[in-house]
Amino acid sequence: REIAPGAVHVPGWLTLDEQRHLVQACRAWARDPVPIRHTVLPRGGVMSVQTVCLGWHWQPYRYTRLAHDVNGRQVADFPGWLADLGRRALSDAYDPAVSGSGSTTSQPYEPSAYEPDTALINFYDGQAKMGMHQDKDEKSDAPVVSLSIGDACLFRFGNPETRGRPYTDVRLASGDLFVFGGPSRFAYHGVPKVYPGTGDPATGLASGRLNLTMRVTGLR
Ligand code: MD3
Ligand code: FE
Repeated sequence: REIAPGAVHVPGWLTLDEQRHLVQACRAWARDPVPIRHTVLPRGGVMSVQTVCLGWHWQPYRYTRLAHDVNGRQVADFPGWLADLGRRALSDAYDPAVSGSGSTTSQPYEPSAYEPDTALINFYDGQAKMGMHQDKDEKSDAPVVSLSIGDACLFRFGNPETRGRPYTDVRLASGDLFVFGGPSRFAYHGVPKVYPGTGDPATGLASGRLNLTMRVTGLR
């Protein structure tokens, strides 16, 4: 379903096996080489979401190779299999036969040209939220690929102009794919609420919500 031009939601895109594999991989990345942490914002605020990165380390509001604000180590490499999954995600999301999106409004992006070089892995416990924000630290307008596993959440998709209305509320559940490209790439968005107890423990995640986003930093 196309929520806005270039913003395509594909419910239940990941198989249970793929979700299990991602949960296992995220569990390992959450420990080594850089442990998952609550990001501290420049003005002292602490995010309720916990984040660990691949390829490049994100700290507000820049990307670095070393996790200076955690343990100073280089983050884990962005694996080739994850980039492959990102290209498959783009090709399915922009394929009207799969996503039901009208190619008239969606902004197609050549999937084979997609080379994501960073992933942000966010973990939400039952109380965690993410306020409305834009992702502007990447020096590229390539799409963002988002995968959700575990508890469902309320995802609020806004507009590129203002933090406020108009916005569209979407429930994101385990296995859902969301692609944000074209005019939606710099839209405000946030997660006002997680729905505890809605995940399937068969994914390997007993509680909480996992979100993995792939991006192109435009850095080298
Ligand atoms: C729209 N994560 O990591 S995923 C983030 O569920 C972030 O953890 C949320 O917002 C989460 O920055 C939302 C959906 C998402 C991610 C990146 C976007 C939507 C986006 C970038 C541009 C536009
Ligand atoms: Fe974001």
